[in-house]
Amino acid sequence: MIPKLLRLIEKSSRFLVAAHRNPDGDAVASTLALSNGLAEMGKDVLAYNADPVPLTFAFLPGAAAMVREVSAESAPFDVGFILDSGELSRAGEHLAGLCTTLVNIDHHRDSELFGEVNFLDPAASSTGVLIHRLLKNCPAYRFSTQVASCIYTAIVADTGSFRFANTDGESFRIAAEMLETGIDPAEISHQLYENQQACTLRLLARALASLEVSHEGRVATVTVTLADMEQTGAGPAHTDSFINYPRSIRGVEVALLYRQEKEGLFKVGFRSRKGIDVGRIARELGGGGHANASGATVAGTRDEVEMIVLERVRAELATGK
Ligand SMILES: [Mn+2]
Repeated sequence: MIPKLLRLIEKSSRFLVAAHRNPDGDAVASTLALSNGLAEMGKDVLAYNADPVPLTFAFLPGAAAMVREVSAESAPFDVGFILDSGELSRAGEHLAGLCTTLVNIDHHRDSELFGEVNFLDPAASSTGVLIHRLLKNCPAYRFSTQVASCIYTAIVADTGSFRFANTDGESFRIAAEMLETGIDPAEISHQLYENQQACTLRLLARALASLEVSHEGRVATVTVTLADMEQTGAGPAHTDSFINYPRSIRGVEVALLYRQEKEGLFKVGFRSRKGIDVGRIARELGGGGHANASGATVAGTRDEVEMIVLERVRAELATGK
């Protein structure tokens, strides 16, 4: 797969790099790692996301230049790289029409083969790792501190600072290699974890007040409603790390975050310990993700959604015993 991509990069000059909407750290940082890397190779590159870059990741090199719209005049791009997206619609169906060749680079297990080239590895801790593998193999490319800080951030974000089950030797090896370019890990940690808006903590306080622990302490749930967001001035993007709190409780095997999207619709986030596959639950509900981290959107009131979700969680707890 990599030689094919190297040939494609070599013979092409105009690139679009995109990732899934509502981008997380891996999505933003992988987009910027690849777009900065291609630009350093003298290529013409546009970095795109349908949604704004969350404030937390605004420090990444190139973040300010990311666009939310691609004008028809700027098309066609020789190659469109779609990163971390599982399916094309998560980044934007319209991107296919703007690019001569589409490439899917992803580590989601259920990632669809929507690219003409699909560089997929569900064993990779993050899409950032795959971008590293690609750039590392580009002849004459040497990692700049700009690209290194993006790759390091992507790995830190998706492994929860090297704490989650996907943390592996390759992640540590790449992190070490990136540090050797001169990046500042303490500064990156500061940007990622000590740079929150007060409204995020106010919303977190409400989410924590909603905490419910059930199933003999094996399941913990927090809920964020539209009213919570309205009253604190925080938005959906501020809730990304909230699920880590129920997840952190002793004995909890499945953590759930119910986030109200609108009346009668909830986004459900799942986290689990090894051996309990919440990726399967999310897929059954029309969502996706990994065995230990997944999400789905479910219609119904909060209680109806909970019934639908807990029925499947119970089944999974029974088999995961
Ligand atoms: Mn990812």
